[in-house]
Amino acid sequence: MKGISVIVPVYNEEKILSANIRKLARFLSGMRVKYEIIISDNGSTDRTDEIARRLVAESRGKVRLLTLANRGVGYAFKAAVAVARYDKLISIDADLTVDYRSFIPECAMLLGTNSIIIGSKTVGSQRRPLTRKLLSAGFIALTHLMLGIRLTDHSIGAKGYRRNDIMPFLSDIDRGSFYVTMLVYKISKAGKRYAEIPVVCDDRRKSKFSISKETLYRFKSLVSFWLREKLEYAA
Ligand SMILES: Nc1nc2c(ncn2[C@@H]2O[C@H](COP(=O)(O)OP(=O)(O)OP(=O)(O)O)[C@@H](O)[C@H]2O)c(=O)[nH]1
Ligand SMILES: [Mg+2]
Repeated sequence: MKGISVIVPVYNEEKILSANIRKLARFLSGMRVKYEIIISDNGSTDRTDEIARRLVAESRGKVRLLTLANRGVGYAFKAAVAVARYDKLISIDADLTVDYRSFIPECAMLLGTNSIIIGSKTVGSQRRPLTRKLLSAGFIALTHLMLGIRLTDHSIGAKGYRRNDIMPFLSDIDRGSFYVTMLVYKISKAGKRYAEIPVVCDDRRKSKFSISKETLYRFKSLVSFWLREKLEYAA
């Protein structure tokens, strides 16, 4: 159906959830499109769920909540895609550290002709800690080398997907954030289009991810994905 499903993965976001979901809803209402906001929570141990339930109750069907048992942004995304009402999916981080006011309309427009839209901090601008920038740069270079895709931002936030085009790959999504890389690879292999647009990101708060665990997970995922693709190609 025509409209936008905005997916917001959340983990222990009691401090910012209410204000930021309200901001997002106000902005989307102003766009005069059909929309919904899907808050996808797994494993929060603070008041996130209680706050999200209140937002749902006040929203007249515009805000929905998914509560999953196991932690992981991949699971959160996968569950939200499965139940989304609209064909244009836009993933936004709860901290709203990306300029969503310009990203959402541009992304929605470009999803008319592309299967995936990547909001890229690397071609835009970013204020993030140096370690995170360096680790991202290493991953970007390695992905280009191993998978041949020129993708300059592999984070989960500020991305758009056409639901019908990514549905065939839903079962390939695992617990973590590697799905962004995997989906772009699969979509380009299927001969479909993706595009990158610059975003401005100002994110200086402490990450919800453990940097060491996330780094290890990303590199392990990349190597095993690359091996699987090689073996499939050789078979
Ligand atoms: N559902 C779910 N959401 C999570 C989980 N871990 C983090 N998030 C959410 O994912 C989004 C991104 O988390 P952040 O801590 O802002 O990530 P970041 O380090 O700024 O990410 P980068 O853009 O890669 O630098 C936020 O909305 C978090 O609440 C998780 O295990 N499950
Ligand atoms: Mg953040």
